[in-house]
Amino acid sequence: MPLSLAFVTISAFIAAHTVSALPQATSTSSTLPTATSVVKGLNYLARNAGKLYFGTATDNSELNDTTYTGIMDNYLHFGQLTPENSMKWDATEPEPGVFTFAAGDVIANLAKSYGMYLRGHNCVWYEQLPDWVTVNNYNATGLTAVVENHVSTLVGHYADAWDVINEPLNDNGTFREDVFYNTLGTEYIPIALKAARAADPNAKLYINDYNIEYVGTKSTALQNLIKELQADGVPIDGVGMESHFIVGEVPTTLVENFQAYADLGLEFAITELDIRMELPETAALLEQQKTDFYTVVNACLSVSACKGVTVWDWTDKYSWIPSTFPGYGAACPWDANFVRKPAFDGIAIAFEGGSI
Ligand code: 9MR
Repeated sequence: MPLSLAFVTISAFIAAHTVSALPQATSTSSTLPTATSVVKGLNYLARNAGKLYFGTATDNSELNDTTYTGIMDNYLHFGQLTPENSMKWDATEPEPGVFTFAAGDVIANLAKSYGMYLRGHNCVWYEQLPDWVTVNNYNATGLTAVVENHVSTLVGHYADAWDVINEPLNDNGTFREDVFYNTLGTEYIPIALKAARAADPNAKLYINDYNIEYVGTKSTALQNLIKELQADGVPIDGVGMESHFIVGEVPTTLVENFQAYADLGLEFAITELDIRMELPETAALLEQQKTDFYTVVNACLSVSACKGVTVWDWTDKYSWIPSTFPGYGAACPWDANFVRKPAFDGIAIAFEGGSI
């Protein structure tokens, strides 16, 4: 049965909890600028601005850090969680037909206990895929059954919204040649989406990808795929715009591109936002990052089909960036010491309808 996540209202939350202003940034040893805005929380602002949530990715290992959870376990601040790794295929079905929900359930239950929206991530992806899916050399019939069983078991267990298909396209707009495409062609996409809809008619079904946030070949290819799915009656509700950006290089066509998805009748969300910089951090880079976070959140606010904004972890302490992009980092709105950065202000000002 899907977890039924009662989505608490801000007023209900405030009525039930003692609310104090969020802790002010304590100064670090450096002279780098920090956030100055005093707000109840970013999710509070997002809800007031008409969005479903401001949320974050989180990972099970991070939940042992009580300073981290002390800030994150707060609906005023985070109204949505995405498991960064623990609902992926290798974590949930390590052997054929053997499902392990223990780690994913920790995050699902955390979300539930705070009334946070849960974005399931993800069902079908070429990465973090256990070897058996590939080495068993399934034929089309066999792999169809494998995909259907994986998707329906996951989506039937967890709820709210799902990245059913993750990163299906190459940057040139062609389909990524993974085991799914090579065995089933594009048919694996409707197979997965139909299985997801059958497992939970209420879950929002998404295709999630990167480099589709702006006008370009890849975004056009995704829109064409979606039009075909819609013409064929395949269930598809939304598009996840990952939004792993670089300071000073946020695309200028976000709103125009977002509107194109809205015009297809879809909802969408900013699903993995972070904005990395070349280290070391400087005051100028942090100020530019503030503007960049503002720009992205403002783009979501500009198009009503944008449901919410998720950062791909909220603190630099646990960001995936430094290990993947050597020399880059500081991509999150809180620094590694949990001090709020100017980027926090950029998000807050956008949600408050201000300008910078
Ligand atoms: O942040 C995730 C990191 O911990 C994993 O090692 C990595 C494995 O590929 O996946 C990262 O999350 C990715 C997400 O699932 C899909 N979009 C890109 C994200 C960053 O790589």
